[in-house]
Amino acid sequence: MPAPSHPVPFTFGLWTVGWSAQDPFGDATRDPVDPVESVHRLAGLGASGVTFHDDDLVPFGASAADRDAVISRFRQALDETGMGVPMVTTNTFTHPVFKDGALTSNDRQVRRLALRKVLRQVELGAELGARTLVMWGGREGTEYDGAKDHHAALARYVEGVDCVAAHIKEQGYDMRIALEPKPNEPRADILLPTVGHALAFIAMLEHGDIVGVNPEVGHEQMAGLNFTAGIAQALWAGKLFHLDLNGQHGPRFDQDLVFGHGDLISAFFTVDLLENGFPGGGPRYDGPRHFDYKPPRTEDMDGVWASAAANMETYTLLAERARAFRADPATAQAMSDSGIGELAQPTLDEGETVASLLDSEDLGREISEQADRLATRGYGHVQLQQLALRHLLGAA
Ligand SMILES: [Mn+2]
Repeated sequence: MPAPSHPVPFTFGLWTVGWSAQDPFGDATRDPVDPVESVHRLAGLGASGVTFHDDDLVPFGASAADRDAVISRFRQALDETGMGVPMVTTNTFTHPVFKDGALTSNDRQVRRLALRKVLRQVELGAELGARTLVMWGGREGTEYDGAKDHHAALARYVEGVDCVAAHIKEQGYDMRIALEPKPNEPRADILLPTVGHALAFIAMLEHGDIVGVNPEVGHEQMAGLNFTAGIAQALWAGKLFHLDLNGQHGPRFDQDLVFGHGDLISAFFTVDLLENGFPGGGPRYDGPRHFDYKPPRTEDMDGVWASAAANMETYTLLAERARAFRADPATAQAMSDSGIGELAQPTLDEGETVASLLDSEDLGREISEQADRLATRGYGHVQLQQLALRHLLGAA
């Protein structure tokens, strides 16, 4: 396999390889995995870090002494392998107490408990050097429109996120928050269902300067949306703080397949954007390439580690193909034919006024004549896409 031109920081959630594969219709097919083993295995496969929910590492309800022992043993594995913890997150969805939500539960006592659980994980994350706190509000939502006051729920969500962000600032932690959108599952409808909703929510925060998004491939695709376009807008807004790579086949249950095992050409353009940036320049993503997938229920433990390796192999192959695509003179020509470079040019001339734009003896006739002339142009987008496909298939 061709080596990437720079080392790609691959990271995995402990809950990914550690998933014992119970689903709503069936029991677990694998035994739980010791997080320490995951750290060693993933390091051996070439990953540079792990991420975790509080309860992935320290079982819910563990005593203070047990918690200290678990964390100390985990730290030792990190030291032995050189693995980092660039991101942590909080489980505010598994325990039955969160059945009507965490930060937006109708029950105020539940909201206060959830906030304490999140703040406690911020402390552990800061201790371990995590620079991102992901907040996935999996239970923030409802099954019935009449069962939630959305105005109040969003106000409580803002209050909760602002409280955590203010605490991070007060403590001086080098940490930012990344909100993870998802349209549904486990709730029928989840608040902040897409990247766009989350970006609009962030604009309402007092401490939105340290709050961005953590888009997941499958979550956007479950909503029928284009993941690459979603992270492009987050990048443009300066809000792509983290991301979750995996695979999904369109709108259906959350599949969490290996990256590239869903919509492959979409994955190609995701990697193209992450590795090569926008064609005309602009903000770049320099955070971890984080995999949030589930090894299918059919796999034994050998299959689990093979699936972890498959995520990184797929990404690396796509990065190589995307680099070749951008370096191909035929691509430069096809992009030029498509007018992609021209899009970077401002629409009005420097200093041009609306009055001069409208200056005409017969504006209606000019617009219609110009429209007829410009409408005949071909953009050649198919040619450009076919070139991308050839590179993706190794046929260019
Ligand atoms: Mn998912």
